Amino acid sequence: MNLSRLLERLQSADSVCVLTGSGISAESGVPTFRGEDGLWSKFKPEELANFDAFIRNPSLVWEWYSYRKKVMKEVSPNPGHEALAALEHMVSDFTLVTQNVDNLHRRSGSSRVLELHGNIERSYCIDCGRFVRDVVIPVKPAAPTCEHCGGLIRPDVVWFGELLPQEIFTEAEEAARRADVFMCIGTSAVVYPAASLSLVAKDAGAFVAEINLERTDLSSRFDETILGRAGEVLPSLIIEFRLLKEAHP
Ligand code: BV8
Ligand code: ZN
Repeated sequence: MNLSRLLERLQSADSVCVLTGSGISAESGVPTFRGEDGLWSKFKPEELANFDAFIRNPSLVWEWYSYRKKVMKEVSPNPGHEALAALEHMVSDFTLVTQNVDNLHRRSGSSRVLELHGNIERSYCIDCGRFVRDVVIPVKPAAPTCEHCGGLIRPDVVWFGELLPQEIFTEAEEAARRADVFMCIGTSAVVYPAASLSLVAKDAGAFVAEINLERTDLSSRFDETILGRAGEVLPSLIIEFRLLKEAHP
């Protein structure tokens, strides 16, 4: 694992932007989406992560999300999350953008997390918009309804065909545009517009490094692809970066 080029860029970087996907939570025990044992292997995204599927069969979608909420309660951040929480204090301008809805970056101490696809801990009523924290999901049918108006409650996540939270995405784009170094970690880079952030950074002159188990559709556009587990690569990167900073204050 050769980190020297990335370390050299990090040393001279004022602004760093990181985009993470489900791969960074894999070592915490959270299934990814597209791997062989991925969440999508049993169901197709269009069957679950879109509004029409939800209206057609809210209890199937809620069974999927209550399984994922249960997983989230049983897992903890891993050294990859913790390394990014440390990196935030090592560069003057650091932005962490995530596609994940598992709250593990926040739980590992990252203070400013731009959640492009929402957060599974929040839900809201599709009729009156009231938010519900930690909704109680009935057993059958697993479709919680709003105490206030009786409307259907949904997870506060962005489904296919839905717009991302505009302010959050704009802030993420601005961070990508001003980044000296952009790191793309644990994502297959197939879901847009999230995946476009690394190209925004690249086109604006950033050094773009990918840390992933495998090469992705965008690897050829990046300056560096470091193949490995985020929970191993990132702690090594932080240790070596810290040593370099101490040697060259
Ligand atoms: C929208 C819900 C527009 C939350 C998810 C161009 C522009 C705009 C839209 C599109 C476009 N092209 C296509 C679209 C449509 C669509 C899309 O991107 N489709 C894809 C599949 C082709 N995009 C949308 O619909 C978006 N909406 O743009 O609306 C619009 C316009 C007008 C009017 C209305 C709307 C909404 C996209 C969000 C969808 N929501 N999830 C939830 O339940 O979680 S997507 C889902 O995929 C998750 O959010 C996930 O975060 C995301 C990306 O997946 P990854 O995180 O990358 O996970 P994956 O398993 O794929 O990969 C993991 C990687 O990690 C692998 O490479 C693996 O090798 C690696 N790995 C594994 N272990 C490790 C590791 N790496 C390191 N270490 C390890 N240990
Ligand atoms: Zn309501």
